[in-house]
Amino acid sequence: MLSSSVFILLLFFLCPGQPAPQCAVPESQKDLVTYLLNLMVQAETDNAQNSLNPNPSLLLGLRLAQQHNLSVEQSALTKLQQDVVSKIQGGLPFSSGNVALYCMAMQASCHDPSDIPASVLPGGKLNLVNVLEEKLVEEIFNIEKAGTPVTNYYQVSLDVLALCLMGKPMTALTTQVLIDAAKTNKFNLSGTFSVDTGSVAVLALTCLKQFKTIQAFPTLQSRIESTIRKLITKIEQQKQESGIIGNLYSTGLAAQALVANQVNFNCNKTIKTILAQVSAGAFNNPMTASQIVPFLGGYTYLNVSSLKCSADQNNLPLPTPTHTSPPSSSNISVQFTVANPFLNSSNSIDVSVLNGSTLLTVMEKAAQLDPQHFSFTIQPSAYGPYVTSIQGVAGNSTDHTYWQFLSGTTSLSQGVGDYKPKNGEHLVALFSTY
Ligand code: B12
Repeated sequence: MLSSSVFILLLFFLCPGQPAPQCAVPESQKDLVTYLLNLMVQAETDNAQNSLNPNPSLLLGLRLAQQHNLSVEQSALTKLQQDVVSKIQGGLPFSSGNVALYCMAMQASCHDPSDIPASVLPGGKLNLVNVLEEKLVEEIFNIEKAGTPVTNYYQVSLDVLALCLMGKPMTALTTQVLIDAAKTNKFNLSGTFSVDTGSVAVLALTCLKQFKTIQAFPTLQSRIESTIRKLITKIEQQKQESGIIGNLYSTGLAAQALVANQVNFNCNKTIKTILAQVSAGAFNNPMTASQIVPFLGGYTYLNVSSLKCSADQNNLPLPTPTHTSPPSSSNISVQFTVANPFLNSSNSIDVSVLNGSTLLTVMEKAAQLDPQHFSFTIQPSAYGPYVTSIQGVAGNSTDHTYWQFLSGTTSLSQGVGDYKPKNGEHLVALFSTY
């Protein structure tokens, strides 16, 4: 008679699409994962109802879960397929990382991204994997010409990961690009190691390592392995006592990188802290939910190519109505400073807003009171509003500048649409480089 742990291990090896068993959400807290999945389902439904672009990150997160709402996932897949065809047909902007996410979301839905129905295109089909290969060539060309990718190394890593998951043989050059970037600290953002970027790079390299064509080149294979080790050391250096790795929002990706490489870490502590934060509402932004859900379900992005869609059950319970607290009637006062070291300028203002307001509301109030110094523009994105300019000064990707947000001297880990300042807090918008 097999002992139960041996049986679970056997199951894991026999069913590669199944999650790793070692890290699990306690049965009594599974409703928190259900809550996150329902947030994502709701966001996909809202996108469809408001004719907004579908979001591949949400579908990818929904697929890498143990509970499913199959009709929402099916309609999100159809929307993604239609959207991708109109993007390609219309020559609309499509960053390499987004192409990679579309490919991964389709593959995780057991639909081949190299064979998308497209009656409006020549041949009646779209091969999105070819598009991704071209996008990655552009990224590499830019790295060689200008020293940086067209987008960023997070997206280059996503590109390599998605192509590898599609079984596309990588040229040695492509693999070397990630190895060189790791060696020369190119995964830094604003001067510090980006745990998110390093983690996706580890997942991409871990996928490459298992490739037969790569294994045929032992020197390349060993360079990949030493780069993975180097990046894992850096990720481990960002582990906090609480189990958080980097910050709250990089932890899901970092944990995937560690799990995929069988690195021992106190993952139950990490799960406990994350679940407490889910309860506190810290993952209410569906994009943040989509990046933590795979880890909580025991999956990594490497599972995308081996999911058994025919075994899926339509088993996601409907959301239980949550008690929403009545809007606060008390006010808080905060100080807001806009500082631009390049122009040697700094302006501050005291603003009073309702308790529970977001930083965006603080900024709107400041702009109303003193438009000359505090007016700003935003661009909607999947993560929420991204602040593009303040006082007419815009960040840009050529100079690698952006408006960074801080509380005192600590960089915020949420955007202005999510962050809720406390009474007496000093918030700063600082024109920075990355
Ligand atoms: C690269 C990156 C940046 C770059 C983006 C520019 C560039 N050309 O590369 C820079 C350094 C400018 C940046 C800035 C910020 N970022 Co950022 N960023 C990332 C990172 C590592 C990758 C994004 C990406 O390329 N995704 C893949 C592509 C395909 O998806 P995409 O939707 O097209 O990506 C675009 C948006 O994500 C946007 N973007 C990037 N960061 C943010 C943050 C917010 C709040 C919004 C609305 C949009 C946005 O820029 C991307 C490239 O165009 C993610 C990591 C992650 N886990 O997602 C963090 C991440 C999204 N960023 C984050 C944060 C907090 C910020 C800042 C608010 C930090 C700060 N204290 O100021 C600012 C935004 C401030 C503003 N002006 O509104 C958090 C968001 C968490 C959350 N709870 O919402 C993440 C998850 C990192 C983390 N672990 O904390 N970021």
